[in-house]
Amino acid sequence: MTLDELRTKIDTIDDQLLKLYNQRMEYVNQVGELKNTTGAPIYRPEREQAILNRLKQQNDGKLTDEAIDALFLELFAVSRNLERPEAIAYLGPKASFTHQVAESRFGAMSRYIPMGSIKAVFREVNRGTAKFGVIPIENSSNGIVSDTINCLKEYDLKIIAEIFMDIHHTLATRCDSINEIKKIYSKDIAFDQCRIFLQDCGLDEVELIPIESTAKAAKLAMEEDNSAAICANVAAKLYNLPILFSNIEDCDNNKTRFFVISNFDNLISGNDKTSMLVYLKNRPGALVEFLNDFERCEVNLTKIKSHIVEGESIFFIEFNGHQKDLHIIDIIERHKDEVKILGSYIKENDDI
Ligand code: PRE
Repeated sequence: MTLDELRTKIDTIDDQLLKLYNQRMEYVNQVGELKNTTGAPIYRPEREQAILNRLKQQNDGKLTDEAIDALFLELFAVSRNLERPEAIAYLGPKASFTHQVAESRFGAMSRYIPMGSIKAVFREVNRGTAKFGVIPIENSSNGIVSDTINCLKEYDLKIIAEIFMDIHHTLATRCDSINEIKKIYSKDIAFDQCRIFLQDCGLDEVELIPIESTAKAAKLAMEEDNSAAICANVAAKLYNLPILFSNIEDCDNNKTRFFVISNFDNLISGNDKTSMLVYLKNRPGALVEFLNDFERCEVNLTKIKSHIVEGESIFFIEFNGHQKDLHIIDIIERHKDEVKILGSYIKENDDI
């Protein structure tokens, strides 16, 4: 076929797709009306997961699983916006890694509210200004984000999704060569994640200025001569800052895990993980007894981290399963005075 003939075929299919999309939206709109009369949550991750699983199973064309995710997650996001537009607060500023993660789940059409701190994200979701909040919980190199644990303890909000993202850093600058760089802006943990690169380039001798976000670093580096930023590609692009080196992180498996928080509980999906905070009495054997109880019920614990909040020692524990699974309800009931369930959500990965 000639290029023109191929394009005619594509046009015909696009016309059909448009019709089908609109037909889908008619039904989605009716779902929205039903939900809006009962106040039921619009976002139903377990339903979206079931659709994706079904489509991947029957797929025998050129689309990969990732392509199906990309196309349909955007479609779901458009659907949710039609049912009831809901705002998403995230740890900003614009073009931060958290912003990218939020967009990957809530699509291009949602209203996003950048916040200056993790606590501010929780506060806005708690107030109802935003229906969802997106915040980091841990990074493969830097561990747990304490602010997030503290806020999970303080606020009565639910984790409704986990999202993992590969974190790639970029050295961006208006300088033509490394030798002209006198200072570098970035977030403290981003400097930590690029130590070897900085040493190898002799950049560990220049002034490293930690600031609150890598996106702001890109902005500052654009404004100041002889400066550079370690930031995400999208941040460099947002501020028109030329990229000198990409993928400069020391560990090529640099991942961050994020939580989406909201004010409702997910239903069981069959592939769930649950996060909880555990406050144990300060006596010998308390932790072992608690863990044994989970072992007896064959619940697979996937994470246990101790954490100090205001002088009090607590554990951040995760397990495979949903808080409403039959074999789990009993254990939680037995330990209800020691446990704060933070949420059950679809398991994307075993661990970071
Ligand atoms: C739909 C949209 C949002 C939900 O997160 C799940 C699915 C969809 O587009 O298929 C429809 C819907 O609202 C629903 O099935 O509950």
